[in-house]
Amino acid sequence: MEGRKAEFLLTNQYKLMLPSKILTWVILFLLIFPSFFQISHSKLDSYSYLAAKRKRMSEKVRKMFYHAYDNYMTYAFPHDELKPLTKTFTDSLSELGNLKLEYLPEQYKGSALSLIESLSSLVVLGNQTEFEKGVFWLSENLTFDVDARINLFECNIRVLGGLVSAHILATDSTKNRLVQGTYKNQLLDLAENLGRRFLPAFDTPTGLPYAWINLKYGVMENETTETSTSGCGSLILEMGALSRLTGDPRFESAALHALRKLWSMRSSLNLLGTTLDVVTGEWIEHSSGIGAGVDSFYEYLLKAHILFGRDEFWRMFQSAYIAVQRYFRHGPWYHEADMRTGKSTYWQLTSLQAFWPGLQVLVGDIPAANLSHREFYYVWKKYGVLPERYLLDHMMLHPTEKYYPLRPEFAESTFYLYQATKDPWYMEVGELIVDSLNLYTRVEGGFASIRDVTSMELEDHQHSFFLSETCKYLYLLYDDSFLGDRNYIFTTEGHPLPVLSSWREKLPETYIPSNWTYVKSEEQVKRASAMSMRVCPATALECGQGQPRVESACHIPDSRADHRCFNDDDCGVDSSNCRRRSCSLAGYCGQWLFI
Ligand code: DMJ
Repeated sequence: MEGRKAEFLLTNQYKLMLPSKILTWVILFLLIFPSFFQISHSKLDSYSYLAAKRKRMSEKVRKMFYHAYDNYMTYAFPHDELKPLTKTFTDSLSELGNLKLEYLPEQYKGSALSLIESLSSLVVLGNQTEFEKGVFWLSENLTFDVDARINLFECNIRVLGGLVSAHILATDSTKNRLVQGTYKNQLLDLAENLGRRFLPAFDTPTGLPYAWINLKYGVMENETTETSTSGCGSLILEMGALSRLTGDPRFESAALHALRKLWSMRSSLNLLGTTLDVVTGEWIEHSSGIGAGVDSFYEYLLKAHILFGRDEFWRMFQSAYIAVQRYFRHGPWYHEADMRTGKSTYWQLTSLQAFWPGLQVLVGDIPAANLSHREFYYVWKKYGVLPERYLLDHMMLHPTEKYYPLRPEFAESTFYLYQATKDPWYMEVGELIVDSLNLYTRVEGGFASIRDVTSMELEDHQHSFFLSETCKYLYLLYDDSFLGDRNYIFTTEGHPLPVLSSWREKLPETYIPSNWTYVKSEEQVKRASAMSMRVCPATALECGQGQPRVESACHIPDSRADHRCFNDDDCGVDSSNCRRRSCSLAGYCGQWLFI
């Protein structure tokens, strides 16, 4: 009773004090801290500016996607890809991997490739209706019993990956993406049917698959025995997922066997070549880098580790990554080197290499990712898009590879870097990409590839990866609501696969609280991954001349001109996350994950 009385008195005392005293305090506060209101005001300005930008840009990208998709559906579907200049089609699945498309078989009428590739993007854009239409059209009409010689790698990443991912998205019980009871795993059945057609390709003395296989008749007589490292070393995500979903272990085991064989062929420097013979198991091209013919091999080692939680993949990736950083990297650039000697061979930047910073984000090496990404940004700015090949030693375009076929890699890395840093500068980069695509490649009938970046002459081809990757990554940069409640990895073709604990051998170490690492003192710095952290400090925006200006906190130049370091002290503190950077074994500054 006494207590309640005291409480009552206290409350009333404050009520009495309110008008005069509180007013005095408010006035005093206003006089002393006027800047407080300015700061919150400018912070509010930046938030609303960024929110408005996200909205505007996601809408812009959405329109781009539908311009490409609708034109495909009108002029090309159910054929494989759209020819946007002539508003016709090409049945290109049978010749993917060969940009010239010169051997198109007449009897093959396409597999609705661009629709398959669009399914997961439709989900990312939240268009359940069109997704559902696509799923049922494919369920009823798609067949792989066709006399078409296809590239195993391309068909795996585009068709198998597209179907498996769409099946998972269709059966996500928390989302109700399809009318209940209507979907009976038809996409999975199709994927399984396709997977079975892949299996004869692995029937070689080495277990390394042929690069080409006829969907109806299997491996053709006198088929070439030459394949690429990415061709036989990046099948594990799709084929592994197919095994997990169907319960048939043959797909995963074939892909794993090939991957292990390939890894066993590495040199003593832990380097691999670019092309090899699947029958003899001998290397054909000993020079390699991180671009064409090898790129997704590295990507799949890390992503397979994330998806399936096997240490074996991590060990392979870690050794491969160190070797890449040691023998291919020159500051922000990556050249090619001979796998046997580590000596540099070709000094070329290729458009495909632009995926690498995105991969580095997944490793947690944000500063190195940012550094390379910036170089790609400069080249993009110089030409308006990324040319296929750029000669680093001459700082000029490759004389014949001046094209830009709407590739996604630079947008992909921009998306990853933004996710990791929340640095608004990457949104600016995204805007540059979107504007260039609209300016140079958008035509009435869709989006056309660029034949020559010096003249911006166009080519009559809208590649299916424009729908599955380029538009998807650009959209996710501005609207990532799709990622809200799930962890996904994206296949090399941009198809999302959820990271499920039931698919993993064990949980990631970062999920176990006793493994978390903290910076304890200047002397006792633990090397940790930035992967689980949001690394950039709050957005810094300045309003100059009426225009909001985006300031980046993540761009730290290396202290030496050659970007090398000799010890940790050379590397200083990373301004993006206030962690000390360390000097890797390969002699470069970064945030190295136990490297
Ligand atoms: C896509 O098919 C995939 O990203 C592949 O890994 C590399 N090339 C294209 C896009 O450029």
